[in-house]
Order: sequence, then C-alpha cells, then structure tokens
Amino acid sequence: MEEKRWIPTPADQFTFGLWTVGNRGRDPFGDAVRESIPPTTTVKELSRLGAYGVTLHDNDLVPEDASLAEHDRIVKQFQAALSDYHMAVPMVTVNLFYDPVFKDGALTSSAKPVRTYAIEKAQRAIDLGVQLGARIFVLWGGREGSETDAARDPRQAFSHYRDSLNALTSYIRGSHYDMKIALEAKPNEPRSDIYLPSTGAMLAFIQTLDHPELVGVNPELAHAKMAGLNPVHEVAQAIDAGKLFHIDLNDQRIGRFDQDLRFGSDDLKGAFYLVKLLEDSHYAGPRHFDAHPYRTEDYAGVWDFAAGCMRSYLIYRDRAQQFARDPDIQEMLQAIERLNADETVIRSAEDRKRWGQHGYAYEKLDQLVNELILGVR
Ligand code: GLT
Ligand code: MN
Ligand code: MN
Repeated sequence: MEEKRWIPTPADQFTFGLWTVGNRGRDPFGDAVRESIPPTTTVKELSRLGAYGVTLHDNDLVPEDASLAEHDRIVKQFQAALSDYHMAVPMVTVNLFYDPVFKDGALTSSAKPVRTYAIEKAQRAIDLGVQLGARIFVLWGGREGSETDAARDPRQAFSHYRDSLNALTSYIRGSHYDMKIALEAKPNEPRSDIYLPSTGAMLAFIQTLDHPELVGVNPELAHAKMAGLNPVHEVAQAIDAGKLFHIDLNDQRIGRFDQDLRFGSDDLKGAFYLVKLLEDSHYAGPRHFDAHPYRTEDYAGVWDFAAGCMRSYLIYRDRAQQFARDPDIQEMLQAIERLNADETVIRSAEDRKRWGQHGYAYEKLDQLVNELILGVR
C-alpha cells in the first residue's frame, strides 16, 4: 500500500482540543488514570504527528482565578510554543459547565447574576480567542437543561439563551472582532435533557437571533448518535443552510453514554459517508477531533489515539476518492440516474406500476460500497 497517502500534514487541517488528548480518564465511577498534559507539550506532540492546530476552553489554558500577570505569562508561553511548532488555534470555546455555579444552567440560568457571569466569562474567552488568532467561538451548553421541567418554563430558557447570544454578537460587533459563533447541540448528559438537543433545533433557533449571520453550528457526530440520529444528514443540513462553521469528529455507539470514541473507530460506514460529504462539499474548515483516548491508555496510547484519528480520516478520504473512481459503483450510479431522468408524467395506473415495479439495485450498490470500505476493492 502507498503508506504516505495517509500521513497527516498541516494542509489537512487536523485539530484537537487540549481537553481531548488531555482527558485524564475520569468517569462517574472512577478517578483519573493519567496526569494532565501541559498545553505546550500537547502543542509539541500534535505538531510532531502532523496536526494543524489545537483548540481550547478558556480554562484548559488559564485557570479561572489566575491573576492578570499569571494570565499573561501563561498565554505568552503558549503563544511561543504555537510559533515554535507552527501550530494554529482556529477555534476557542468557553467552559460554562464545570464550575458548580453553573449547576442549574449558565446562559439559560433563571438567575440573572449567573447569566451575567456566564456572558462575561464567554466575552473573556472570545478576547482570548482573538489574541490566539481564532475565528470560531464554539458554545456547548452542557448545563443548559433540566432534570425536572417543574423548575422552569422551557420558553423562558430559550428567551434567556437568545438574550445571551445577542449580548455576545453585540460584543463581537462592538469590538470589531473577526469572530463567529458555532452552537453545539447535545441531547443529554450531563443534564437529563439539554435544551435545543439537535443541530436542526439549533439551526431553527439561530434564525430568531439579532445577528443570525454571525451564528452557525458545530455538529458533533457522537451527539447526533446519542439522539439516535444520522450525523451525516445533520451535517448535510448544516451545509445546506450555509451554517457549518466547525465540526467535532469522533465516534459513538447508539444508545450508550457519551463515549467520545476515536474518530472512525466504531461506525466505519458512517465515518466513510461523513468524510465523503465533507470532501464532496469542499468543506474548508478544520477537521476537529473531539474525542478521548480510552481510559486504559498511558501516554503512548494517548498519542496512538491522536494519530489514529488523523490516519483514519485520511484513509476514509482515500476511500471516498476511490468511490468516485470505482467503475462498477459509478456504472450503477449512472444506471440509477438514467432511471430517474425519465420525465414522462405519471398519468395512468400503468405509469405508476412501472415506477413501483422497477428495482433500484441498492442491495448490490451497498455491498460494493462495503467492500470498498473494507479494502477489497
Ligand atoms: C465537552 C463536550 C464537548 C464539547 C466541548 C466544548 S466540552 O468535552 O463533551 O462535546 O465540544 O465545550
Ligand atoms: Mn464536542
Ligand atoms: Mn461529546
């Protein structure tokens, strides 16, 4: 095999959150199994593996209660590592979920002081992003939800969410920042229910904002799967709406807890069609991995995980290109196209019967694609 096709380079625009490779393997039933990795080490190691950049939450880099001097020292040191290793920061986000202050919501909290603190924290994270050269600001509302709907009329939560987002776009405009917001949906976990649980719900909500042009989506494959949805269709809808500002690539089994598996590791077919969609639609943004190494791994396993995400993407991309070149698959697609090109108006029972009776040969087509993905074509 021509191995070098699958070696990542910065031109592939692969990025990882500091929190992804840095995940310490803590879960609701068990403690951390790895020490945290200094952000500058992550930058160095990912650059060595061929990544394009890193992304971060405000507090992945700067502790919440850092003094101004400390903040500057940390950011400077980080910027030096970025420049030494030629790594970019295309996206930043804000942690509005870890601190207990957010236990009943951040931007949707019914308490004004909590909402205001969340908005100001987000504004500081936007400032940090601008300092690092990011042009996308992701908002994942892990705490924007409820355990019991007795707590609040959900309409009130939407209204607070809208006001908060309007405050953020107004801040971006007022500061003349070149920054857009990407909303990331998730159906549940850590809350029983999270408001606006799918990318489709986010897309509809965006249209109710003061500046919808500044707000798009950041679909995460695993989150769509948790809701039992097809991520390929979610992402396609976002592309169709001109709203795919960013994407979180990982993997997940339907019906499980939030697994954040290595990209392309579980649902091979789903990953194939997703990569094919991104490539066919000339998606120009970063390919961002938001996944965690297994809890079983030591540091060597962490970097195997990161390398695996990128290598898998390249292999799926290679397979997608092969799909376009495969003579049997292309011949079948052309036959289907010819069938669908028949423009005879359906007027009679006979006409309906003709359409109802012909076969589409999707069984054969799907088998061919499976064999292509499995590498035997
Ligand atoms: C958290 C979550 C992710 C989000 C991150 C951004 S934080 O790890 O599980 O899906 O993208 O806030
Ligand atoms: Mn995510
Ligand atoms: Mn996730």
